Amino acid sequence: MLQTEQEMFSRDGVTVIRGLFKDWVALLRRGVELNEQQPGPSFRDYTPDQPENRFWADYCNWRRIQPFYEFVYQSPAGQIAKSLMQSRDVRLFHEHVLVKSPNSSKVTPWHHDAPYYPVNAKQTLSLWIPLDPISRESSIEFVAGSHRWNKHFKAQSFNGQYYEHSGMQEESLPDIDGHREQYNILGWELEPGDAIAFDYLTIHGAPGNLSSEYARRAVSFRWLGDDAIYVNRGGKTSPEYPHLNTILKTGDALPIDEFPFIPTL
Ligand SMILES: O=C(O)CCC(=O)C(=O)O
Repeated sequence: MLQTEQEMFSRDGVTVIRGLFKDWVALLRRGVELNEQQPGPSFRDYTPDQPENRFWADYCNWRRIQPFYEFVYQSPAGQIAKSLMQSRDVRLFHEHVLVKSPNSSKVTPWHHDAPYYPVNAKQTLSLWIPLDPISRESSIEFVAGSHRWNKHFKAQSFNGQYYEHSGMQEESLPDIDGHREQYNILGWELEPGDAIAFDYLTIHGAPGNLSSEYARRAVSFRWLGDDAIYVNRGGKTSPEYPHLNTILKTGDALPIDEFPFIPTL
């Protein structure tokens, strides 16, 4: 059933799956609402001085926000991630909530996720799930095939500062917006409960939210396939795991209690 999506995921590093989580939208919306009421230690407001232009994000709250916990263990997400990655096992890395208010002009800069993370695995996949209708003009975009460029570009916060990673030969991202015609840029008009699956190496970014009617709420659930290991990036990562940095070194297996395997059929 997922063969077309699987082929596209493998070729382009991204695919869209229509309507996959439409029965889970209400639960995930409740999770986002709870998350906003009870922000976690990593909560970030990218537009603190512009409440009308708001872009906020939070992550790693799935254990304490019950709707996210329920989604991880009861929805088909883990099974879908495993099928698309064609992995033996699937485990959860974390969830990431990203909300832009109506009319928010705050852009998500182009980046890929792998250099931010203190982990690596044979297969990686994020499932980005919109909880509002999103027009093509406001939708997240991907550079098809960039997961196969064999590059690790410098991690940069959504506010522009580069992360310092000692000992890593990381280069800056090319100017994608200045040369859009040179890339195969993919993006879709989306409905609540659609899902976009992408590799941690696929370059992506998102414009502001052009809708004056809808917020642009999304939750990204991030998965790891086989042989997941810890990677010391020689500096700050996102998320940060201060309790692991001191006990793990590059190549160590990831602890199961922090990054659990998810039972699938
Ligand atoms: O939602 C966004 O604007 C960006 C999402 C993103 O970068 C991600 O899920 O990795």
